[in-house]
Amino acid sequence: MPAVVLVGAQWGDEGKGKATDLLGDRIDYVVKFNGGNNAGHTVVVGDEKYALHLLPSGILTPGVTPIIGNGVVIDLSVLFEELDALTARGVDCSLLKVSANAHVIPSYNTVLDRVNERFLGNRKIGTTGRGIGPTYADKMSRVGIRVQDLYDESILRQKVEAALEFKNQVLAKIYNRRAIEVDAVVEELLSYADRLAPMVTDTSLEISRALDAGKTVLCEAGQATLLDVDHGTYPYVTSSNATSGGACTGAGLPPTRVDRVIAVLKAFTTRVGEGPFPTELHDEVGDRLRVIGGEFGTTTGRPRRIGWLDVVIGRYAQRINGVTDFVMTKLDNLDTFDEIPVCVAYDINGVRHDEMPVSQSDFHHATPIYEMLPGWKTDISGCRTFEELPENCRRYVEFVEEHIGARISAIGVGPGRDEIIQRH
Ligand code: 2SA
Ligand code: GDP
Ligand code: MG
Repeated sequence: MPAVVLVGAQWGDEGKGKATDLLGDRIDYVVKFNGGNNAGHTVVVGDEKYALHLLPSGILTPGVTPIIGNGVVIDLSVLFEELDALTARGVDCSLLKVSANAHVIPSYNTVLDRVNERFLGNRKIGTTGRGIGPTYADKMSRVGIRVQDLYDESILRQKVEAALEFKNQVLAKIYNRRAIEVDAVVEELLSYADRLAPMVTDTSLEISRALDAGKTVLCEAGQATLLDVDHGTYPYVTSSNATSGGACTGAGLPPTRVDRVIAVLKAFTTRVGEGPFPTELHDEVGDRLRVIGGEFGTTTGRPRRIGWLDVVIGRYAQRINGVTDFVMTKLDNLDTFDEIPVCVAYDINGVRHDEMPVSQSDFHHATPIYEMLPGWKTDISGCRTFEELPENCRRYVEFVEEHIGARISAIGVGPGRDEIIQRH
């Protein structure tokens, strides 16, 4: 039985949380494979609204086993805060499993992420300040701290010492800040060890056995295609692989076991943080769409940048991720517009580009070439079948589908669990 990977097609906040929740009753395991508590996934169940950061959204479905894979970076204080908050609201978190190979975010990396950004001034990335970048940098530099290190105090101490030897010099010499003490860091990390211990396991073995037993495993990406460290708008990206290939490395899942790749595509585009964004709106139309869509960061509360849908990006996401199905979300947010522009290509220095340009500098200068589609000026939130949608709305979906290279098999018409159109 299948392993399914779910990714974001744009710059995040497409509604992956809701899409995962939608698949809830068809899955047995849900795996977070990249990122950490930089993510913010909102799921609305009846009158209850949940914002998940470190835990996979599938945790809200009773009976589903949530897994934090080896590719994730874990802020342990956030993990327990989130578990406590969900448990207090009646969500059963007892099945959670955590990879022994996942890295932990020591508090010094959260400090470094924030001071780094301040130091960069107008060259900043616009990170969430959660210590994500420095922790992945440590992982690649082989001075990272893994979950399993919490159970070998002498290794843990050696690793913290090695990491702080360099970081304390940076903090003192560049940022003029006090040194961080090894003992305090070790003590804090060890304070989580006992509570974490029953959850720690070889999660890739768990996933493999689940697939052998015919279970369905959903790997849920944090962030999105254009925030992927390899395939995104580098350096304005997160520090992990948010594309479908990241599920293989970040969960220990062989590519031959992935059957389906679902990409979530918002009916317009948003991004938070810095970096190029060809269809960005700097006018009152953008402000209007931000308010209609409630486009503010789920983790940081930052206003999201807003723009029209860009099908060049959709097509790119299809190709990079091998998308088999798209879920289009937030189509209802476009209900009141007379005309809706869709970017179908870029003009870069007078030359038309139908695909993402090779050079990032060109992408910074890309001017969108729009096709104008007529709006539908009707509230679609009550529609539950494709046929019920107004004609212009169906045209919008079909137009996008023709350009992105895979079918749009579900359409979100509101934030609620049932506000969805499934196409068969
Ligand atoms: P980081 O913190 O190192 O991962 O930041 C690097 C870039 O990645 C972007 N990023 C995100 N973009 C959209 N949504 C994210 N999650 C939250 C949300 C964000 C929030 O759901 O709203 O609340 O602000 C997310 N996480 C990271 C980030 O903006 C940088 O551009
Ligand atoms: P994620 O990071 O991709 O999980 O997305 P976020 O949760 O950060 O942001 C998506 C927002 O859109 C959330 O507030 C969702 O409740 C909301 N949402 C998701 N799908 C729909 C939809 O189809 N219509 C509307 N109106 N809101 C939606
Ligand atoms: Mg989000």
